[in-house]
Amino acid sequence: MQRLTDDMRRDWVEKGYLLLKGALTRDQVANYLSATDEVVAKYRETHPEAREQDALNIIQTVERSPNFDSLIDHPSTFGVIVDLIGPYLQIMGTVIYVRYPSGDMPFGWHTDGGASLREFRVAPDSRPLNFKIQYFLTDIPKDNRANFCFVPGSHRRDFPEEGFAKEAWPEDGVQLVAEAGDAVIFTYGLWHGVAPNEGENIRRSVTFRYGQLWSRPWDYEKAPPEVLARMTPRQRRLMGDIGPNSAPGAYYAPEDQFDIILDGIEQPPK
Ligand SMILES: O=C(O)CCC(=O)C(=O)O
Repeated sequence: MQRLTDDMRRDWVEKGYLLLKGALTRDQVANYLSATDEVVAKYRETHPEAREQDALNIIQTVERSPNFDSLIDHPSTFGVIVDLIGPYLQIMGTVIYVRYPSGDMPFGWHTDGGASLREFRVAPDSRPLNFKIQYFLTDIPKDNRANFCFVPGSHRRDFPEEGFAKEAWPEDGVQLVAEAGDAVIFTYGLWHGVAPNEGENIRRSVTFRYGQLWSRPWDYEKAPPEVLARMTPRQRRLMGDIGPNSAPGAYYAPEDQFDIILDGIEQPPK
């Protein structure tokens, strides 16, 4: 089992990401890719509103197919994951990414967890609060093939308050060239986005987000419906009901969060 080396730890602290080359074998990639395509086909059947060319982020991967179970603690990555985050860990969310050919960036520059989480910049020797590992299931042979983009070391800097204009490119931003089977672990504060896909292939990957056991999962763990049914909207929100928008972003920034939580209460100081 691959474990975290001193060099990897130094890279993690300084750059905010780790590239694990060849984390999955070719056979494993083929199996996960075929499971991904099945999930996507089923998703399209049940979501006819999803337009053919739109990038997809399909959450709750493990619930949709048992074929991803082995990624929860995959032998070639789990040692590194545990060494980084410690033994009190959990899966906080899983997402299949599908990036179709398009001249636009499907996702602009951002950090994970929105404006709130990126303000928590833990000390370099601290355990991370959470991070994602992204397994690439298709080759990304050169720039502008829906590459995962990031700014090495940006997790140690303030993300610009006004964000980045569409297609704007931060200084020192790079595009990751990767082979199917490679994986990248990146911390929530790393500035990242997705390059346009000027090729002909559909880029597919799957992401698992790990977090400390004390923090709230993304995909599950809310009070049962019969408990929620008797509550006020604020109580339901506090008990984990984020409303009908189940996209990953809605877990940390539901659009109606201020209305629901601050109903009748003055906004707290920042
Ligand atoms: O690489 C991708 O397609 C998406 C990466 C990303 O923006 C994310 O995981 O938040």
